[in-house]
Amino acid sequence: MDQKILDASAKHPQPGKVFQYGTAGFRMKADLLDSVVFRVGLLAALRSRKLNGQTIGVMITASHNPPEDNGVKLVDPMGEMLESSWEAHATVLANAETDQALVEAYNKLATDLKVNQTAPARVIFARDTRASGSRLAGCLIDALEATGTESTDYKILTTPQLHYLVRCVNTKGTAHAYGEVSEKGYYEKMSAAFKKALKYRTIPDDAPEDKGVIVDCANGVGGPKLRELLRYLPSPQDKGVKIKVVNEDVHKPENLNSQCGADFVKTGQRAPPSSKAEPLERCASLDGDADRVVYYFTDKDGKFNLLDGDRIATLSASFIGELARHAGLAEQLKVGVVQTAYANGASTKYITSGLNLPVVCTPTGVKHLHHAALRFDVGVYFEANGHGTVVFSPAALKTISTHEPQSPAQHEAVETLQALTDLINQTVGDAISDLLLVEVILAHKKWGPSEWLHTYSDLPNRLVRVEVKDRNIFKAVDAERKLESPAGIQDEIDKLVGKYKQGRSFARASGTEDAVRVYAEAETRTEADDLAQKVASLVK
Ligand code: 16G
Ligand code: ZN
Repeated sequence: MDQKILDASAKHPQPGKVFQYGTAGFRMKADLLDSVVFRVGLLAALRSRKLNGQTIGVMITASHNPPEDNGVKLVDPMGEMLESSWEAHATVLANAETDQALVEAYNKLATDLKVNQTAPARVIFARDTRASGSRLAGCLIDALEATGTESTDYKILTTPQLHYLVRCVNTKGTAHAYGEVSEKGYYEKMSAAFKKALKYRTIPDDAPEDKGVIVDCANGVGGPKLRELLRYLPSPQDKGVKIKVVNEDVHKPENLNSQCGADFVKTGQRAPPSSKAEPLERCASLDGDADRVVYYFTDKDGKFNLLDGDRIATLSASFIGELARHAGLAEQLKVGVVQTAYANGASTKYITSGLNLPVVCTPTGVKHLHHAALRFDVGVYFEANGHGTVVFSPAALKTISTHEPQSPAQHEAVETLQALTDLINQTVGDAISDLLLVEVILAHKKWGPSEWLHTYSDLPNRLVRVEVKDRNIFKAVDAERKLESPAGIQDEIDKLVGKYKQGRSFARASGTEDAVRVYAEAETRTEADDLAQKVASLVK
């Protein structure tokens, strides 16, 4: 195998750069990534062999980044993100300076990790719509061939679709089979669950016609995939929901994430300039690989209102909590919510005081939230940026699937809960699945976006990006809510925060950019801006 890896690696030389497997894998300008993707392929083979031939996923995407970027990340057998201790191994392989050094690093890892090199290796992979994707998939294939890895190329998929497939392959034929191992299987599972989840919603005779939801797909992979799903969903006449797809042009790669998409909307706090939505019309935006979604609308006075990840979390937690109560399962299904420090303080207060549910705060990054959510029977986790999902524990799934309802009302609630466990992607945040979940809840509650918005009022907040000499000196603790170093800086921040009504602020080093991010919120817009600026000056 050594010679094969040497020969294949010679086609993808290391460009003399230092790479790091970060919170979302490797991500940068696509023309620097050939060697990185090749080496990730080697690691995927090792990981699969280490896990006795369980299938590992490789996704080639740079999510909401500009079109000229790309990235690559690994998916573990149950569809979760790569176990964190292996991130360092990915970094080691990516940084080996020569082909020879690479083979040595590869063999050293195999020995240190006690990988049986004769075990089978299996990998499935996919990519988003970026122009560089097929070339990078070629680099990956070279690594899979050199290591004798069985593989399937699923071509273009959303990130969550690949996570779904990885879990399906590895659970096939078991009691926990997750679904059919195909893209079609994903649509069929999703549409059947959506139909079932809407079965008991009622539409009053005098209700005005629902205009449905307009979905901005960031000109990325979500466009064609959502369109495909629409072929499986019930029509609006048949108790379905009207879904209008916009920004779905994947043929001009330069349009990807440009002036549209979830990141544009969340960061800029405004609708894509191309939006033709009318006041009070529901709008949603996906990101470039369809693992994030945010909602928004303009009210009658033309004011823009964002319904971000915090809102999706509160909406889902309240609905699932109600269903559990109506099903007579409130005791067995304890719902909890996981947030990061970026969650608006008003949402946290609403969850604890309004919904009476526990909240846990974790550091930024999906893997932290996901793991914390697994500790609840039903764990709802969302980052404010719109990435998130709901995970049901094995015991909760069993309770929901075997509960004997004691009344017709209990029966309806249990059936709807069962549908949600299939509708919600259990592996990772999935914009398409989350979109259908929100649509189901709004339909049951007979709410438009403004009823949803009025459950609580967000505190005005500001996020500032601060360029610093060395972001590594900023060490955060307490789920990134406090700085332990530089020494003394936290006391200064606390003093500032104390001067503002409902003030809260924190600073943390970004995991994806060379900068420190400062977040502040307070009772009024001016105070939030002021607090953010003052904390930013402290950090500078
Ligand atoms: C990554 C994370 C995302 C997080 C963001 C924070 C995953 C899959 N993605 O994109 O969840 O919000 O980093 O970026 O974990 P920052 O560290 O630059 O603020
Ligand atoms: Zn994404």
